[in-house]
Amino acid sequence: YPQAFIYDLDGVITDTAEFHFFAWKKLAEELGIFFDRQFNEQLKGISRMDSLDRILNLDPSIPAFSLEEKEKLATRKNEYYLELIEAVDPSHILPGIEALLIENKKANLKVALGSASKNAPAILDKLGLTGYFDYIVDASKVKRGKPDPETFTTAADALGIAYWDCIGIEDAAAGIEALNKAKMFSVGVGDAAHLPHADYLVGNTSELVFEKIIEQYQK
Ligand code: B16
Ligand code: MG
Repeated sequence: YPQAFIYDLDGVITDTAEFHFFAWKKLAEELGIFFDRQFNEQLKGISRMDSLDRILNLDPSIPAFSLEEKEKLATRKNEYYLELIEAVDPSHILPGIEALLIENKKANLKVALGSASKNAPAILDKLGLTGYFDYIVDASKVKRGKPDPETFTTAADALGIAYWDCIGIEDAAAGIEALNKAKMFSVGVGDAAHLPHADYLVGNTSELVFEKIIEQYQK
């Protein structure tokens, strides 16, 4: 039987991907870089600085920025993002998530967050979900972001639980890869084209049913 559930934040608990998209798009446009929704898919689960590097690489005519300049650009993007998430409240919890958290607690399982976002604790608070979490891993706690397994292994280590006793839920390919490398059971939310390596795949969060996940884990 599993001992812990580890949740990704953006795309699993709430859909902040849309806010990240608008914030990056605004910055990219100011720099004269074309940026669309399809490209945004590649930024899911990727850290703020790595995302900026990928955006700057989109346009070969963009001059090389110093680290200091890049930090300023990343901070500017985050300011746009913070403005957009101002309105986040419990109505922004994705379908099925709070029910699953309640089932986790009923079954006496540990619950952790494994997010690449520096804003993760603040967003959990706005959603009113902080009380369900035994441990929160955000970008400040890890050196190597997803697809490195460190985000998830840090959570399991803090809870004192073996990696193979953990179930992780992710919407990003980089996150599924991180879970698989950690030897955790990976549950993907999305389609098979984006997440071909998930151990168990559901189309959206309302299909995240506790008994079904346990059944798949035990197979
Ligand atoms: P921040 P997750 C990730 O969250 C997002 O998917 C990714 O698009 C974002 O760049 C990253 O957090 C960093 O976020 O700028 O707030 O530190 O999916 O790992 O919960
Ligand atoms: Mg995500």
